[in-house]
Amino acid sequence: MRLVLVLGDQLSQNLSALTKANKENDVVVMAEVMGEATYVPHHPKKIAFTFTAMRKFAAHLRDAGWTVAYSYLDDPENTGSITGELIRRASELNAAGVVYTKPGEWRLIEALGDLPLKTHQLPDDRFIASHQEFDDWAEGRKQLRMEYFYRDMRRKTGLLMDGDKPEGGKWNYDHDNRKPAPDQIDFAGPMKFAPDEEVLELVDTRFGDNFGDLRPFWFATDSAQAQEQLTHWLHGGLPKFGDFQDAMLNDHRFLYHSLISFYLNAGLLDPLDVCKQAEAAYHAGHAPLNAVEGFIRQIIGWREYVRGIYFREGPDYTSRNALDHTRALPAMYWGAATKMNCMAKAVGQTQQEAYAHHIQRLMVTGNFALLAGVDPKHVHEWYLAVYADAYEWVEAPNVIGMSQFADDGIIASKPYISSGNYIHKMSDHCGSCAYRVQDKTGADACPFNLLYWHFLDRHRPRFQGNPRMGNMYRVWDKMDADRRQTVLAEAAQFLERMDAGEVV
Ligand code: FAD
Ligand code: DLZ
Ligand code: SF4
Repeated sequence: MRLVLVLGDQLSQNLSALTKANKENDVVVMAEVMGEATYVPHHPKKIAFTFTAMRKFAAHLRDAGWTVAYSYLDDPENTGSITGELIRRASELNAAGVVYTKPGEWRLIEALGDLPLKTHQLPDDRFIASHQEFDDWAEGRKQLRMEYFYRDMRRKTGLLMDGDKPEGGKWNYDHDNRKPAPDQIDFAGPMKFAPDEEVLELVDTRFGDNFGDLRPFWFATDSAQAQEQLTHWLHGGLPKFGDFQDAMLNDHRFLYHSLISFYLNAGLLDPLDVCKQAEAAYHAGHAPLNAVEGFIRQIIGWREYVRGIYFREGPDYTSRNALDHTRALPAMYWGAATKMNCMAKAVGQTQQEAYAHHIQRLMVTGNFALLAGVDPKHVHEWYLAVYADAYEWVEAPNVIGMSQFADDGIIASKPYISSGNYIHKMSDHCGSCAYRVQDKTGADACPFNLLYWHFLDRHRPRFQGNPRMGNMYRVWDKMDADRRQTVLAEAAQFLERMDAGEVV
């Protein structure tokens, strides 16, 4: 008899540990443990989502004939860690060893590797590319650009392929996407499901002080509900997904986004199956090619690519700090007041929903942290804690690599920085902000405008030779010297006031 470990983000019937185990003899171990619930101060919605989905999955396994040893958080014998629970169950049940699917975080991979039990780790094959395939693709390349990897994934899956050519003649339709914010949104947003009140009570009691609102809790917590959300979105959201993928609106937090990352990452939806459903919507004439290609690219392109990077780069990836940034994470990230409307909106929505869409994460909270020079480790820990879809394999490359340039350009060929102009173009935030996006200096100047030049100036030796940034430096150099001095002095004063705890 062996133990079969199923972690909180491994809730898939086709999990390798389950398909390789034996229902008659083996015992599935699932455990709610303080170690996993506190390694960062997770948003209460994320904890409630994980525990509810774990409990439902355990019930589902029992119905399917498995024996499940499930540890509730409040069990008096609960040892508080995944490894502790495996050791306890192994001794209780006299198990010969443990079978498990490779976890999505180095932290846990290392802990399981050190278990004083016989263990057998299986690959996590719920992805399109294996580690070997990614490494074969990456080997010998000077730059690991997602676009080329993505094309290989299109060829491998056959998604949106016309023989060996891309559907419609182009691989990437981003040119047709990224329109500014529309006046009206004609999609109601995600489906809302009833919570498990018992789990909410538990989370409220134990984690009620964590950053984030537990209620209202509306996430799907099993695969049937997750599929309902996907179907709902394929009909109402997908057709305009591409057009307004990068837009932000004060009064519409979800726009045309799918809100399925929680479900994909926990194992409630299968990525290839999701993409096939989107492709079918295109072939049935329900959604245009730019939308469907854009969506499929996020999943078989970006999602697979960042996973490849995380495992290829190794456990030290989250400690990288190529730009030597050392500032503490400003209090506004934990809900303290700010006069910057875009920041208040992105953080406020994160606090309420444990969700923000890609451009809010990249071009508002990520952009500000990068411009302000915040220590990327603090930024990484914040993102890992506050989003319900965050596990290190997907969060760290997006934060350390794409957003903070802390990996020295493995993922991004230049830092994702922008002044207030970009936010103004893509959102309606600036109209109701205390700062003026048009002002480049002065008491009301948008802080993104000041910090943008401050960033470029302080990192000049590193970036002035970057061909994609030459234009930025040329514009800076053309400004007269007095004005440049004013911008830098005002940016430094802004940072000083922020560090001193002033509301900025
Ligand atoms: P949609 O916009 O509808 O996109 C569809 C799907 O594509 C998503 O569900 C997701 O599975 C996938 N996807 C899109 N972009 C990415 C990407 N860059 N990397 C991986 N998958 C992607 N995504 C996470 O799943 N977990 C994270 O912890 C996470 N942290 C991020 C941190 C930063 C700084 C940034 C810039 C991005 C991060 N992302 C993360 C990627 C992206 O923001 C989310 O996947 C997306 O916002 C989820 O919302 P959605 O399901 O509505 O996505
Ligand atoms: C996120 C999370 C939380 C909050 N709690 C648990 C838990 O109690 N038990 C568990 O098995 N998994 C939990 N998870 C998900 C794990 O943290 C996740 O499996 C690892 O971080 C690897 O990706
Ligand atoms: Fe954000 Fe600047 Fe616009 Fe205010 S003016 S919302 S700080 S970009």
